[in-house]
Amino acid sequence: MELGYWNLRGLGNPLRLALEVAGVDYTERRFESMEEWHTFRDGALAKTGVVPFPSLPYMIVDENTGVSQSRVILRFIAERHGFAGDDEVERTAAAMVQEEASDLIMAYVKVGQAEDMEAARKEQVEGTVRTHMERLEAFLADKEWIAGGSSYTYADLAMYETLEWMWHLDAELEADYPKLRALHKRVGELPAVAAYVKRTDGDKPYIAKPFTPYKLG
Ligand SMILES: N[C@@H](CCC(=O)N[C@@H](CS)C(=O)NCC(=O)O)C(=O)O
Repeated sequence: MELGYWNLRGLGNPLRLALEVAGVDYTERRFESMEEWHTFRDGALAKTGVVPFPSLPYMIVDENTGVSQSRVILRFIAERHGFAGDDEVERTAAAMVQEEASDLIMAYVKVGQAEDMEAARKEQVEGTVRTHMERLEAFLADKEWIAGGSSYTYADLAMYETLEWMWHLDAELEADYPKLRALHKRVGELPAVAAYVKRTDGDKPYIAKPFTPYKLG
């Protein structure tokens, strides 16, 4: 198993967390520049012939199978290792939450791309971010795991990552959504997640060039 992504958290970190939780052997290829990625993409990766839509992140599963599109990769890992939800209702809840988490990440990216980052931060936090956070807090309610099953799903991992980004955007968001904060704590206490976070020391930054002129996180 090989996971390829930039040397930052970006869209790659939920996948790293999922691989850790799944306990599989994997290697990482972390790219530092567009030139390095393009050389690899058009050379060694193309030669494998298994990634039909090459982008970052990508994952080579074996000599016949490759996956790209970050959210698809996350679901692929979860389905293979039994944390994609146990029934249709749970699987659908997980998929919805994954998309909500992704919308929040995009709000963060927009801030990083804005000329006036502080104005954009305020606009995003008071608009998109709080709207999504309130709905997610209500959806989580008193459930232990956000998709509603007896065990965590990939949606909990996506939320864990997204909440760290949101708190970095505005520290007040942490106190204002106590159920989500408790969920973040539960995920962070999963032994594989705790060990990974300790080993990588947070793995910053969240995003950087070329997606934003700034290093964020
Ligand atoms: N929809 C894609 C977006 C992928 C994407 O935009 N990847 C960025 C990094 S976050 C990239 O640099 N891709 C390299 C490329 O497309 O060549 C996904 O979710 O994986």
